Amino acid sequence: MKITRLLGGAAVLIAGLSVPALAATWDMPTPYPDATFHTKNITEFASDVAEATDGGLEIKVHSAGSLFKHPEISKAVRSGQVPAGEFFLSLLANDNPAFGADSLPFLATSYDQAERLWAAQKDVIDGLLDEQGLMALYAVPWPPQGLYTTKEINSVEDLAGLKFRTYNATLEQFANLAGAAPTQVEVPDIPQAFSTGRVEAMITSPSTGVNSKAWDFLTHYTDIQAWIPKNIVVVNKRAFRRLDEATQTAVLEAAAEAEARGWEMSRAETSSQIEVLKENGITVSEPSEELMDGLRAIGAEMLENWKGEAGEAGATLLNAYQQ
Ligand code: PCA
Repeated sequence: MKITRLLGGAAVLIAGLSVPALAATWDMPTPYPDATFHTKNITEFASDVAEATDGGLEIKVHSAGSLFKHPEISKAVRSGQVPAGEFFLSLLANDNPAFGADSLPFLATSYDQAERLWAAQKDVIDGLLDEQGLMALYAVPWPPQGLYTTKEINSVEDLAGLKFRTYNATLEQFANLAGAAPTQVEVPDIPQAFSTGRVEAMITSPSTGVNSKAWDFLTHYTDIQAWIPKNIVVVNKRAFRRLDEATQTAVLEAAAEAEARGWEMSRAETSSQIEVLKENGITVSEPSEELMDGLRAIGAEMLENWKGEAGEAGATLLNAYQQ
């Protein structure tokens, strides 16, 4: 009450002067460490917004799951505990399989395909997020996902029994079908999971391999380029509507720039981070035909399963992508 009255008084005092509205601060949880290119991109997005609004909207980035753990971030934004957040898009596949399309093995494996998939996915996802009180600001892909192991892998059989680090339900299914033993581990916990023997293999990007210093605990990277999954940055719709129009515009413009910048960063990371893996002694190799045939067969089976679960929304998405 007291604060409202004080603010009311201040408003009267400054009425008629062109003084900016009271500054707002948004806490924004993100799952990945500061060195991750996604996090750097978000930091730049936040400073673009601050600049465009003359400090009217400060977005405070809380990286590496420090404010909310990764699986909690979407819920925290949905409930309005925080106005914005970033998470791995396919984590929402439990709500609707359409969210997981970018994690289906070998459906979209080049950046051009990933762009087309995102174009096909976007409307469906906007609608689903809207139902949850969320709005997408932008999405940025990780580099193509490769296979990290402690030995040479030439066939799916070589993966049998390996304790396998996973990051979503789709990868868990993939690992199971390959005969490996999946365990969910968040990025900040990867080094410890390997060093304590909880896991001994993973599929992730060159970026996450480098950020995790994979050479400290494994030896081989097989460039299977299996899929190109995305992170998404969302806002709570009510929080967004509370911003004045100029601020809303500033956020949307900065978001469009962040999306374009993020895709560029991702493309550039693909080769540069594979080089860093090599420089640090990791054996980087192209996959054998036998391995690829086996992995593709698993991917084909998963796509069939996904179609069954994804129903009409999934069919619409897939048609749009395959046109
Ligand atoms: N890094 C994240 C998601 C995909 C990627 O390349 C991870 O490993 O969890």
